[in-house]
Amino acid sequence: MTNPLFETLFAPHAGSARPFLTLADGRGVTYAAFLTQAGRAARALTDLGLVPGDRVAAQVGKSPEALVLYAACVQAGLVFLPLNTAYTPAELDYFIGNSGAALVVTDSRARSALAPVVQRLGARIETLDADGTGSLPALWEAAEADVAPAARGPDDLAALLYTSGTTGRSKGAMLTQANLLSNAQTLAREWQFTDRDVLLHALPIFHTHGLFVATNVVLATGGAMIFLPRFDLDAVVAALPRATAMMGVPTFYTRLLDDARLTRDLVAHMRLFVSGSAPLLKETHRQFAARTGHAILERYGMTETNMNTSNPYAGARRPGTVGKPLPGVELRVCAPGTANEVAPGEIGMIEVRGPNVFKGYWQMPDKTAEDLRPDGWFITGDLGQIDEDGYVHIVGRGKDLIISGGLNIYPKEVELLLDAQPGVAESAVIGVPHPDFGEAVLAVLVPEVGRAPDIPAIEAVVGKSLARFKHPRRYILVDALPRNTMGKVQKAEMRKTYADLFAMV
Ligand code: MLC
Ligand code: AMP
Repeated sequence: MTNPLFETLFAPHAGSARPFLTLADGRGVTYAAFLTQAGRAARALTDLGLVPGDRVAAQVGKSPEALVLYAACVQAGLVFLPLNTAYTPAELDYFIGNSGAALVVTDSRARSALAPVVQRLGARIETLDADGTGSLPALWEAAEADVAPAARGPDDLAALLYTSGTTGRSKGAMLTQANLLSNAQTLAREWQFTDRDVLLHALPIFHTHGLFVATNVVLATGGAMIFLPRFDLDAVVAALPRATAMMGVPTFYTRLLDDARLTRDLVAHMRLFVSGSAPLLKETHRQFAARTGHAILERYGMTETNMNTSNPYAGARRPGTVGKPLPGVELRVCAPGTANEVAPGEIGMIEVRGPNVFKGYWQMPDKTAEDLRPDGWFITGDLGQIDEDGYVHIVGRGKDLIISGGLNIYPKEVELLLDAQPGVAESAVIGVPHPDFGEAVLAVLVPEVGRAPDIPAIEAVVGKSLARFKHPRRYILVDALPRNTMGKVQKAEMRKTYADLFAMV
């Protein structure tokens, strides 16, 4: 094959009159129309002078055309770099600079703010708006759809996804064609997707979950998607009776459970609910089963590894576990800091190996060497244990990560900014339980002697610098941070102290 990802996921659907996407307004996009547009877009990108291996950064709203751009990048051999629409220009500066993106695709409203950054970094800028219009679609509408797929091998990069780093700077996870393809095919098989499936898609498409797990699985099997712009409860409730499957983060399920319209009848047509990206509370699993008769299937993955484990499609889906390693994926639990497996049932660091595991961090050989062992084992940073039946339990995180509504926040990035503000001697940022987002960001500040920090001024700086989901939801002033005898801030203790701040219901 000259381009395995394109030839397996996309090309087989060329000319097919089957539905691919149904939009919120009822409009439909067939596979044939989608593939024709992707071909034109691939030609337009090539005509812009982009060559295989070039990075295409896209911070665009969710639309069929955004997926066209992804397909076109695969066809033209370009490396797709999707970016969270919440990122600020300051954050984008880093991603564009670090990736050396040749093209930046943005919403037309963001163009003027981004143009100087793009110009300074020597990239080109085009627009694509959530309604499917913009300078890039204008180019592709005028292009021919006859471009042959660029020659790419299984080990060539298909995507670069930035994931927050423990030291504050994000790292670009290099995902190859084989990483994406192997995982899509494995998940499609394990979860028994077919061309009769209709996936309710309410996730963002700038992350592994919405782009690769959801979209690639549907492409791999020729099914359809009800493609909603975001998780809107009313729209989801309206669409559920027409869907057969849904993938979501735990917040989707808690929000549905809070709504009286969630009944057995509403989901009678569904065959599968999948949850991931953050821990699903056992209680949520049980309540959902009691209300709907459906056992949510929980799986575990990461940007760097795609999906690693899954509860079984046929078989016991155990609340509080993420199931067993997927076929072809090896998983072991090691004593932290070593490559020695712990005794069965004991807690340790989860490591994974397989065709799903990424190639390394973009231009960061040292970071890559820290996390990816030479023999292919990836050190996930998640603490877990394997029970006597082989089910994996995630029991915590070795890394200092907060997951809010399925989005990751590394405290260090927020702390560095807070520490630099007038009146702040030091800060600690932690995740505390939150009824909607699972965890919420809390900032604990120690004022400088005789100088109180101005919280609204700090919020204004945070607002300009960081994406909204990273913003502390609450600021608390204390005289000193709790430290152990080594002087290390005791975040576990702080999480206990503030556990009830956002009173769980
Ligand atoms: C939105 N906000 C968030 C937030 N999402 N704050 C914290 N955490 C989040 N996840 C902000 C909004 O900007 C808004 O700010 C306020 O919180 C309330 O917004 P909302 O309208 O309630 O949020 P909503 O748009 O409904 O989004 C919530 C959500 C969404 C949970 C539906 O965040 C979402 O779709 N999350 C999924 C993320 C995802 O796909 N993760 C997968 C990563 S891949 P204001 O200013 O109004 O207060 C991965 C690998 C794997 O992890 O295993 O899958
Ligand atoms: P990301 O860096 O956004 O890809 O997030 C990956 C992280 O999300 C993992 O390292 C886990 O900490 C977490 N995660 C994903 N799925 C689950 C799950 N089912 N249960 C608990 N944590 C999960």
